[in-house]
Amino acid sequence: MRNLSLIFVSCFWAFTVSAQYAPQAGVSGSTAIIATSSQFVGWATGCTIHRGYMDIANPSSGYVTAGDSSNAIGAADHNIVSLGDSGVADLTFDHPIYNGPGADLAVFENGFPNPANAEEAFLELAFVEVSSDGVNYFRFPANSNTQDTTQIRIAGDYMNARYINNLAGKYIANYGTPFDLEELSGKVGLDIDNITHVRIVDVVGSIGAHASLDNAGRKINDPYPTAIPTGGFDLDAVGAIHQKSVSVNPLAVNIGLSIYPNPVVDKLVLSVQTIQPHLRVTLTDITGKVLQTQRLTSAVNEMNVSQYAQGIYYLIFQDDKGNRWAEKLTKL
Ligand SMILES: [Ca+2]
Ligand SMILES: [Ca+2]
Ligand SMILES: [Ca+2]
Repeated sequence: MRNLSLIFVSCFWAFTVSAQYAPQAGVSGSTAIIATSSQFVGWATGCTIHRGYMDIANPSSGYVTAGDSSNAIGAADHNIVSLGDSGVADLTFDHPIYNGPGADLAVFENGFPNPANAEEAFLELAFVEVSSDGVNYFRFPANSNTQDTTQIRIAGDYMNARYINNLAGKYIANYGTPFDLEELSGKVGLDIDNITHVRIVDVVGSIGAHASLDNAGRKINDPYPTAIPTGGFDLDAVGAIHQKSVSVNPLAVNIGLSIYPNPVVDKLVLSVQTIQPHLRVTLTDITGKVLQTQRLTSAVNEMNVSQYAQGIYYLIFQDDKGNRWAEKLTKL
């Protein structure tokens, strides 16, 4: 009996110390978002690059050169700009990104899978930071539980995405790594409902000098050195999932939507100037859990929300072309 207990305890301990995160794109349970997903309502429209060295330990190697800032603008398309060791990309958007249900933005890199193991891929990682004033940046809390005793090399070394969290480049090319602004709620100096800037900072990846550290102070092990013109993080695109401004969303413009009262106590009115045949609205809680869905079949539609607890909810409107629009709802 004692032996059994010991086995149980040590299994539990082994599980908890090696925290597992979502697996690689294509593996069940992955949070990767394909580039063509209708979740993306916009893409970065401006980019400034501050290149890093091909090898930070050897500045005479010079800076990386592959691509230019225009390659990081617009939808993910496999055209990239390389950041080099600790290089930085500052991206801007036509309209601010806000904290809606679940992920709010996603970053695309050009990693590639291990042909022999779907769980593994060649990955280059970067920190992601956001700002609502272009001055003060706040980093998503990154985690790397990849071993940090044997340096990952550029040739033939693959990584398992289950050990990586909140680092851009976790997923292979054509799949965005999602980031949820909710994780940065409550930071003084940051308005998570008005994000104007996204900053990508290359993870050096060395487990020696120049190591980049995760949120727990662990060395992040990724391919190093990468002393080639395409060294470091290769930025393809940054997609917006929840983005402000009624004027740029074709759905909200086309249907002439209004929602009242908000805050609401029991009965919500959803009025639509132009009725579309497949227009529907989904009510979710703050975690993105779907509570109810209904079609908007007339100019004035009602939704009963009296049964829900006080708090913040989201109304997500979607048409048959994949256009989406989210509105925050406060229940009293
Ligand atoms: Ca969110
Ligand atoms: Ca690196
Ligand atoms: Ca691109």
